[in-house]
Amino acid sequence: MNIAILGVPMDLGAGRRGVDMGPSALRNARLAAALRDVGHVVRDLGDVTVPIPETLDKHQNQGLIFLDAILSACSSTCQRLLDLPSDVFPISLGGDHSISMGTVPGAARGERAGLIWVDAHTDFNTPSSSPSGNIHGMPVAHLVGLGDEHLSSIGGGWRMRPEDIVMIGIRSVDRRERDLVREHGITVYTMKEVDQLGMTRITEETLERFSDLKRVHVSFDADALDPSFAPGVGTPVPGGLTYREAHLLMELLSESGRVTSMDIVEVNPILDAQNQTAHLMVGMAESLLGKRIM
Ligand code: B3U
Ligand code: MN
Ligand code: MN
Repeated sequence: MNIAILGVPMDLGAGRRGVDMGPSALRNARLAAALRDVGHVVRDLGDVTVPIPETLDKHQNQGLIFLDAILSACSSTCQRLLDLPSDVFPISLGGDHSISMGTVPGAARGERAGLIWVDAHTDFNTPSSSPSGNIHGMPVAHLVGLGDEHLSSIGGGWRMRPEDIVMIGIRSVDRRERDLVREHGITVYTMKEVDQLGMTRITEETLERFSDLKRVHVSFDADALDPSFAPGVGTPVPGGLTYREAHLLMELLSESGRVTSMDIVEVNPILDAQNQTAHLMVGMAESLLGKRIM
């Protein structure tokens, strides 16, 4: 397969600095080489240009911090992916999770797509429900058309359908955010369901839901993993996915052959120990893209 890597070194959507170094950390953990070893042709497209927060005025614009710069970075990200041939598998490297407002419509290339949101958080706040004003807590709401009209129009008229979204690993949801998630009928597998049903059944149900869709995007927030495996994240939440659970999800998705694009987001090298979180996420990408043990 032809794989394109695109870095989006942006931490404007997060509450603390450092995830702008995620693309470097993931490249340093030999992402491209690992995927070539699996047998893919890998091209690194470099990084989208994103300003650093020190050069910007950190005012809140109707409940949104750094709105203009995030809108512009996500729009460029979206366009870079839309310009790729339709059979290329893009892997976008965050950056904070707000990049997905650009990567999801970009990777969908105008077609209906399933979205597997692997995260501790549902990221379904709107500017009015958000307790923080941090846009990385809001991308999914904007993908379905809620919230700020500029952010929700990044893919042109393209919209994610709520019934095509499945969230896995969830264990931190704000009160008003929970109401929104329920109202919109998003499928959510919290850690309770991971424990009760197991990852095999969750993956089967997810793929069944997407059986008519040509495109499936995996947006993998490193904080879905338990902080004991992935300490290099800005908002660690205890009780997360184990190394094996997350790998199993990637392996089963890989065997299905259904996934057509991926994000790796929220890796924060400042908070990491010897780049272990980046190495772990490279392992996730390898498994999703076909690495087999036997
Ligand atoms: N729900 C909170 C916290 C949060 C969301 N995503 C992350 N943190 N990484 C918020 O600010 O919206
Ligand atoms: Mn997230
Ligand atoms: Mn998260």
